[in-house]
Amino acid sequence: MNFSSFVKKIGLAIASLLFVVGSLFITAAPASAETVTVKMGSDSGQLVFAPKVVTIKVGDTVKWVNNKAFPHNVIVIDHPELSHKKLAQKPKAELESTFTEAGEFSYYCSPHRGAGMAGKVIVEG
Ligand SMILES: [Cu+2]
Repeated sequence: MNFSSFVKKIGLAIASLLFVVGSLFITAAPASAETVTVKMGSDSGQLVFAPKVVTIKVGDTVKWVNNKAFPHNVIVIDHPELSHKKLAQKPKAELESTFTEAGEFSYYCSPHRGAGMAGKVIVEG
């Protein structure tokens, strides 16, 4: 076997190996991530997150949407990287966080914390 046909064989072997490994990754990938919507302010205008508690899976996203009695924000306790300190001022304004670790994440709205506007995201592994 001369050198160039050897290189071609190795190249083919690597290409097919990469193909096999690549397909393994595709089949091993978890079901596509989902987005769960939480309203900020109930339809009747109460200072609450609705629903108050959501259960999601690792990799899913929570989208908080301005509904009533805004401005609101989302402060996830001990998780500034998941928080949205800046107030959502406009109708239908959206805040989003993707949860990449399992656990329970309590959060509140800072202008309305005193009124009990708080919620929880339960992230299942
Ligand atoms: Cu609020």
